Amino acid sequence: MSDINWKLVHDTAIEWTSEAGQYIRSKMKESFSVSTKAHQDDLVTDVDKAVEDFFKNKIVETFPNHRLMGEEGSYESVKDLEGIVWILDPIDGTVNFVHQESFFAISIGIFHEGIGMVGIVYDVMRDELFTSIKGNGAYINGNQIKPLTKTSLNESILSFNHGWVLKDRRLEELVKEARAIRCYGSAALEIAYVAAGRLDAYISFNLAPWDFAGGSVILKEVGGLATNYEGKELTFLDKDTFIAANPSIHHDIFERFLK
Ligand code: 2AM
Ligand code: CA
Repeated sequence: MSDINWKLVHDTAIEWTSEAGQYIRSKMKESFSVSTKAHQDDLVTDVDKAVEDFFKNKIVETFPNHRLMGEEGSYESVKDLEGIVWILDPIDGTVNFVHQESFFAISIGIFHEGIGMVGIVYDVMRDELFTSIKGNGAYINGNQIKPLTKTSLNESILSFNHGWVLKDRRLEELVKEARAIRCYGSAALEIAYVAAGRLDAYISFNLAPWDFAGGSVILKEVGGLATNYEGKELTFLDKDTFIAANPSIHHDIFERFLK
């Protein structure tokens, strides 16, 4: 396809992620400023912004022809996925970061002409790193994840924000049918957990590309599916509804949303 050295891009992204993780852990010992964006549950801190700036500067220095679409502002200049685009969430799960000091992630999906080539989701406090390069499988801390095996809805653990049942009653049916429901508050980690087989599906009615890019690239490597509620492919350019699932239950889930 091209002579781009994806292993080098992947290894470099991991090196920077690890450095950014160290920075975030150090900031947790100090105070940082928190502000709300559009909603009371949509928080941003100066740490989110500093991590995005860190990646922006590194990318400009090292890969000047790559572009960055990051949650904290740099998305504004990216309107297409031509060439190489890094889709970054500097902290996914900011509410967890602020309130719980755990269960948040740095999430990166690196795309080439719209195709996900590298996926990285890093659980900063557990030091658990989910990674992939297209066609080479997915890994947790360097150990290959097994391809997903067949399951059924009544044996599945699904993940979504419990409050959404009040907004969308179609989720009720899934609650009744599934073995269990969990809610962790970081889309990137929840999608990585679907890839790892810890969850069988993750569902959200409103996510941005930086929430799902890294996880979706990783999930594909183990045979998982990520689409919107209509079962259609994600554009990675706009906010959308979202289902990441084991392939054997993906159809059962999006069928519920067609009703
Ligand atoms: P964030 O922490 O980076 O904002 C929580 O249920 C998940 O949804 C998190 O991954 C969170 O990402 C994301 N999220 C929270 N508010 C959102 C919003 N207004 N639009 C899109 N995604 C959001
Ligand atoms: Ca974020």
